[in-house]
Amino acid sequence: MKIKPLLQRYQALLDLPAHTQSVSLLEGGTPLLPLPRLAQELGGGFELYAKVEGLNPTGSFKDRGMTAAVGEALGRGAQAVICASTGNTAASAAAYAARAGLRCIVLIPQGKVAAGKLAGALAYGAQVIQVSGSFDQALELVVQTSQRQPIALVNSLNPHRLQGQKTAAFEMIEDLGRAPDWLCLPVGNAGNITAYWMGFRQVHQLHASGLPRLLGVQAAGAAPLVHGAPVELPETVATAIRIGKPARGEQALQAAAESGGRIVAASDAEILAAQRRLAAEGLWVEPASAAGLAGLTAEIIAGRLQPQGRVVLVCTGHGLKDPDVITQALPTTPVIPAELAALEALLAG
Ligand code: AN7
Repeated sequence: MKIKPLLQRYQALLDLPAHTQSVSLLEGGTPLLPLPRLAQELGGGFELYAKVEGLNPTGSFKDRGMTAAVGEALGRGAQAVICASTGNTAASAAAYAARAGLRCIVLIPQGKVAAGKLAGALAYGAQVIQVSGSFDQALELVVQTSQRQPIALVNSLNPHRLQGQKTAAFEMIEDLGRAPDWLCLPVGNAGNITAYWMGFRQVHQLHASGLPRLLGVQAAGAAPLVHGAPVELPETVATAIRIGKPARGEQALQAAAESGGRIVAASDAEILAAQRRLAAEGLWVEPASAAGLAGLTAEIIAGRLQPQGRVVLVCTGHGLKDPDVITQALPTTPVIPAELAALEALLAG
């Protein structure tokens, strides 16, 4: 099989400037994994799938948008790119900037970025700067810097990011033959939910492929779109979505409402339970990426949602991004001497 760069695959459907260059790590084309056992457990009567976005080149969905944003920046002659990030955007920007031969600067909230993401950004050679403040404050800083200096902003405020990210909706329609009935996904800075809605609407206008209802899920400690006001000090185990003032919050609310869906909050306990549930299907995702299932489960239990047809969970990032959340929560693993008797005694338990 020959995999094409994502932007080349969907060129006709993407609104990108002509100067955009190809900067690709062969992103996209991620599997839509059926989860029949989990669907039964949730009451049955519908098909459940996970869009496994953790299988992108840097382990998250951000790569779909970054191939476009970095390619555009390169084509317009930028020398450097900058972003604020809870981690995945940083790793992705760093990788695509490396591919393009551009300098990459990332600002992250101090001490609040998962190990696999920070390591990624460093491995790809980005200049990583910690800010003693929140993601929202870091974003404010990079927006101002990009206005004063010739450095391209590659956060999802950059419209080219959304062009790339909407391709996930195209792939889903290809795999299912039409749009799913519900799309459940985490919401942080709200770029992804906005991009999905854009993609689904676009194909629906061309091919009457249907529209999903959107269930956007924020972490309860970082749920400005549920409370209707910014959260000054967001806190959640799902550090990827530890965001108090989503840049595309209005668009996300509008997309959810237009779709006949909504944005809800899930507690950290619900998110971690959903993470374990997905892992029990062989799908290890980072905590934020389990938010879609956490929200869906809570809505079903509360009787507010009765799934029918096809439901897709967008699993945005790989579990390997955040190993600490697992190892810290687990009991310590036993140590035995290298002797068969010791092993058999332990297994007999
Ligand atoms: C795994 O990397 O904001 O609602 O700076 O890493 O489009 O922000 C990450 C967000 C969901 C939320 N799942 O997406 C960043 C950053 C994972 C993420 C989201 C993020 P948006």
